[in-house]
Amino acid sequence: MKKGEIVLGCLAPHPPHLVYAENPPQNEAFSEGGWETLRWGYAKLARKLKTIDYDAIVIFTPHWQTYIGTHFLGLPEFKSKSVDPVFPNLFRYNYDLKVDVELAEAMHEETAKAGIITKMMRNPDFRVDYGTITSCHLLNPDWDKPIVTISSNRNSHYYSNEVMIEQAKALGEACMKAIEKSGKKVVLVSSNSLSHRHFVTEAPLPEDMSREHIYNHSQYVWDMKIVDMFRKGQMQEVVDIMPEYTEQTIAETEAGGLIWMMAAMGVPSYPAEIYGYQSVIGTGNCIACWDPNTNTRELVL
Ligand code: 2X7
Ligand code: FE2
Repeated sequence: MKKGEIVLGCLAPHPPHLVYAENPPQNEAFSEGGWETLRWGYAKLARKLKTIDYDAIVIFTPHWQTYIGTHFLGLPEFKSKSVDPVFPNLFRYNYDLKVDVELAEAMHEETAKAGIITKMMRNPDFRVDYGTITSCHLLNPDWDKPIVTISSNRNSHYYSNEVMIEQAKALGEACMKAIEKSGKKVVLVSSNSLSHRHFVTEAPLPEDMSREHIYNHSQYVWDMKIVDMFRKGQMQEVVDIMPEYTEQTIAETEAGGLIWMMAAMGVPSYPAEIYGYQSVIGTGNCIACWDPNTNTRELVL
């Protein structure tokens, strides 16, 4: 069997506002739009994904938080309504998604071999989190590929950002081994915002773009520094400054997804494709991807 491979790694933020703004039939809420810079960036990346041959999307989400080990979705189908606990006014999404259980089990096995506590989620009534649904919807609105969702085991809460990073690296390397053995072509997704200070009161009309702006200048400067490093392919440097960056901007990188993806991809030293940056309720959100294929990698923005 041919060795499996990661064909693309995507940084895909998941503010539920973006799904709300799109008005897809699955979501019950209605909007007048908003956050176009991010939504148009997502649309462009979704078009690129359509041109790539792949078998499954593997997504790491901060909004499935587990406190004993890393969990993987482990049933072929999950169908229910996902409601954002903070924004039920924006996000009540009816989903029906397919899971690549074979790949999830292979990752679970390699993760256990690496000494990480891990478990398969086999509860048919388990509600899939809005991070998974938002990022997957925006990257692949047709939902025509199976997914694997990985939980975020919050070592940062018990220990520190440094321990979280070490665990996320080990998890990424274990997932890569499983992908290689599977023979499959896989798209990795780190579902997270960058800086994460946010407003504490909502505008009367959430999509009123006259109210949207970055939260403060220093977190904006940090985000631009990180995005600049993405552009230059300095991902080892990004890994190195991650504890400081995460602490200074209370970034959602705290969940471990970006480090997990970078470790799985062998910490790329080539430039990322940048698809957009915009604030959502003051948080910093960058859509980016790392394309290992030099023939298809492009300068987007
Ligand atoms: O989960 C989120 C997020 N990461 C960023 C912005 C707004 C809401 O939800
Ligand atoms: Fe989030």
